[in-house]
Amino acid sequence: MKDKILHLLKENEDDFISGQLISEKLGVTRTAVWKYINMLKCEGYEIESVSKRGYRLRVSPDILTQEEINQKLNTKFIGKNIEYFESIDSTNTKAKELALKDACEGTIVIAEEQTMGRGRLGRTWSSPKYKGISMSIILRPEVDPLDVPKITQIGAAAVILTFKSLKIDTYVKWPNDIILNNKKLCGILTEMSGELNKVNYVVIGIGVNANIALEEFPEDIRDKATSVLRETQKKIVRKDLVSSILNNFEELYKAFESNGDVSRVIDICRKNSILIGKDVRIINPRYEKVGKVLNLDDSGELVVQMEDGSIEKIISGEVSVRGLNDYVS
Ligand code: BTX
Repeated sequence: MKDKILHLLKENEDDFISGQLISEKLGVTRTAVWKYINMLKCEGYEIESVSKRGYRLRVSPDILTQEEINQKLNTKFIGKNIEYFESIDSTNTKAKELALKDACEGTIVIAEEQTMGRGRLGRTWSSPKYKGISMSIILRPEVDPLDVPKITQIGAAAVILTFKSLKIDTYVKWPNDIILNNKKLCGILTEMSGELNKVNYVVIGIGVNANIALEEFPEDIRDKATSVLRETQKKIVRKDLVSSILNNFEELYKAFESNGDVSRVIDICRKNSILIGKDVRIINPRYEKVGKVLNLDDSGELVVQMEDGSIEKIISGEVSVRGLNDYVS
């Protein structure tokens, strides 16, 4: 009911709508309307109430609910169903739970805070409340499981495009980080359930540091993590960031899902790669090697010339870049 009242207020944003009209339209008492209006006020909505005229929505808060994200969402299926949480352990964990219960493709789990946000290989991801974006998209692509890593590149390209539209140049650190001014702005965690030749579901989790101040990051990552706020000294509207990422994501994902086409994705990741031309150290479960990144090939694999001159294509793994003095991750 609260959402329906909010919807009516948004439809009439330029005008007052009377409590009487709301109660008639929605079939609830005026006292109930008043109660829900107060609940909305507690959530941060600024609602003017004037006797004999009714209610008018003045300001909507920057929260990541379906109603708020819908304002600028142009998608057909991504984000049409948003499961919103003020606090959750991990949106990826929740999304996997929902995927097992037949949640439909494009369902999003989004949270204002994660208490156990996850990175790769058991690492943690810090997500302070109301400051960043923590969201996971449930997908059911009919593709070869070997092609699933490309979905990480789709996520990276979607984020890059969003920041480009804000005139902020970000870079992909293959395979799953987005870098701003040499620090980590965003991380992507793609998880899959499938069989040898069938994908059951994929969950792609995207964490973006939007309005996190330096002191709000855990101390041990302050030198390598950054946020839009930290780099631009300006707060960004998180809900607009989410809808833009989802709009971009759907467009790029559709081409991949329908005919396996990732050419635009790879082009974006290649043009905005922070690794191409750099000396790197590659760490994966089988080996650790040093080389120079030559390119990102058309299927999203990293082409590296190793120290011994051999050229290898890397499908996944950890890549540390030789930075100013050392290899930085
Ligand atoms: P990763 O393993 O590449 O990076 C994790 C590492 O990044 C940590 O070990 C830490 O050093 C650093 N780190 C932790 N938090 C942050 C942060 N907020 N900003 C910058 N650096 C940080 C990257 O894994 C993938 C992260 C995905 C996060 C999303 S959020 C929504 C979804 N739900 C979930 O639990 N994870 C994903």
